[in-house]
Amino acid sequence: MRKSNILFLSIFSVLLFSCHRDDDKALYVDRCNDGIQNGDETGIDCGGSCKPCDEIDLFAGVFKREDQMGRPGTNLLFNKAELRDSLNLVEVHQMNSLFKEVFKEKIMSLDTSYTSNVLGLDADQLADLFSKDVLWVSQTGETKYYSESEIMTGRALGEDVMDANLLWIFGGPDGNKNNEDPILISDGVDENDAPFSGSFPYHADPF
Ligand SMILES: [Ca+2]
Ligand SMILES: [Ca+2]
Repeated sequence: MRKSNILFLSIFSVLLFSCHRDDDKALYVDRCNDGIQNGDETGIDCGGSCKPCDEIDLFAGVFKREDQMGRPGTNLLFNKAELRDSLNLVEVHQMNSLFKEVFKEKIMSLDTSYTSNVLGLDADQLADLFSKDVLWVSQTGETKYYSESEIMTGRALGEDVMDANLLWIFGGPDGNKNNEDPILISDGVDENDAPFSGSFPYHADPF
């Protein structure tokens, strides 16, 4: 091949390559600045192959807490009705000092002959436990709210946590107290009426 032909082909290849790269770049810049969510963007002109979305925008404004929960049913079962909103508003580290005696009084009003439960906790100890309303999670072993082998190592969505709470309040030391008509150690509902999703956020359909 003549030298002039080789030179021409080389220049042509470089021009082709350059044009191709410029086109890609132009497409990328346009999509990430067109004011609409398209391509692999997770927000308008951000996320995916564009710049990261600004997460601060998602949490802009002033938030006011209206509810909080560690162990399911705590506020409903152990607190006085007129103090439920108050429990939702206190900081977790304040709960024990402010609500332990309230919870203890409630336990004794629900079962006036309460002595201890299947966990071996008297009213003072049960109130102390639930007035620190955080959900313990074991870093090892099985996640269980209550079973024969595990006690409060977490909470799986399918577990009947309300029955466990009722058992601890009404079941007495052997778990059979108040197990007659009316049965107080169960709410009579064994499971959710719709299956939980297998992926995040794992909630069930409403119906
Ligand atoms: Ca866009
Ligand atoms: Ca139940």
